[in-house]
Amino acid sequence: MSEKKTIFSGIQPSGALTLGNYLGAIKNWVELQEDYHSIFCIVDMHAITVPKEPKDLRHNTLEVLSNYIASGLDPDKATLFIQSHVSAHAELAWVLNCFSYFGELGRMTQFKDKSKKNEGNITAGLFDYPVLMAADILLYQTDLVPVGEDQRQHLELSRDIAQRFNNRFSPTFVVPEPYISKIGAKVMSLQDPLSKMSKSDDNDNSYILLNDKPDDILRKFKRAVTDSVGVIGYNTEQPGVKNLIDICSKITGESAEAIVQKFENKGYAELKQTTAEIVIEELRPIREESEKLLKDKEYLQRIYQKGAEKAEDVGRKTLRKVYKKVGFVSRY
Ligand code: ATP
Ligand code: LTN
Repeated sequence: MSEKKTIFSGIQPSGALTLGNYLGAIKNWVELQEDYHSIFCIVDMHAITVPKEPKDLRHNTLEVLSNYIASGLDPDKATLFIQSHVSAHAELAWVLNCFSYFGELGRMTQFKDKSKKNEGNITAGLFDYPVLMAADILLYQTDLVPVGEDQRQHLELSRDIAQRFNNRFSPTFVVPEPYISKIGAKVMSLQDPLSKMSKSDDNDNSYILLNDKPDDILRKFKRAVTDSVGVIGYNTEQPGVKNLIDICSKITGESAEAIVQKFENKGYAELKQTTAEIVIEELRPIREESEKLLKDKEYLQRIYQKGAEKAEDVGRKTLRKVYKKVGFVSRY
């Protein structure tokens, strides 16, 4: 085993990825893969916690893998795989279910939000979602989990479950830490800058997709909701403007203050135009490369098969330990 620490993260193939997924998660992963033992998953089992068309799920899964690679995740450096290919995720989730409480799962804000959207159709899977997520993470003895701000609560729960299990038996799991970067951790909706940009939003003007064409990106930024202050400032009273500045800052690496200074005496239209141009140039190569990769199903298959094999080796070890600790009789 290498000395490097392990990072693990995943994205649901619940639709085409957004600029939020990219800036909040993937862009950080690309940097981290240089220094960490990196495992990145496409969490298709999480995606069926709300209704999904099978053919869309299949397509989105391969599209997310293409997006990962096109964004700069290197299959030779990082393990890239599909969650349902490694059965240890579901198996560990079952055991962890028996160490998770009804009350704590009911307090998860993502569960509360998504149950509102799926009223009358709230599955046990949706309720149990965070336990499967804990299993994903704990299976690989993960040190660090790079995610967006919205996942902080789920990470806390994963830590609680790990500690509870370790205390009940003996140290079994590494207790993972969240890695949430300061900028880009919560890219906001372009239509409602008080809520996060989400691929499951009904209004497609609210998000930028990684596969949006330059014209669409420009149009969506031009329509972005700002405010009536009229001066470009970086503060919570101007969430729409702040969001545009954050997007620019995360991509160019310039500080928010430097960007505000650049736009002194300029209007919102110019800020929107510049943001759109920066995003267009950042996403162009990713979109083009993704399109190419998505056509090469054999290449993608080689990547996810190799990824699953590597993941399985590590995952099985943890699962064996867990089964032994809880008292299951070994088959061999
Ligand atoms: P959905 O809208 O279908 O619930 P999602 O867009 O939130 O999904 P996930 O698959 O749940 O996407 O999230 C994948 C990763 O992207 C997570 O690390 C999450 O924190 C991050 N992420 C998602 N949306 C944003 C956002 N608007 N800003 C920053 N990070 C985000
Ligand atoms: N719940 C996460 C997706 C996810 C995840 C994970 C992220 C599932 N398993 C393990 C990090 C580590 C979300 O972003 N909605």
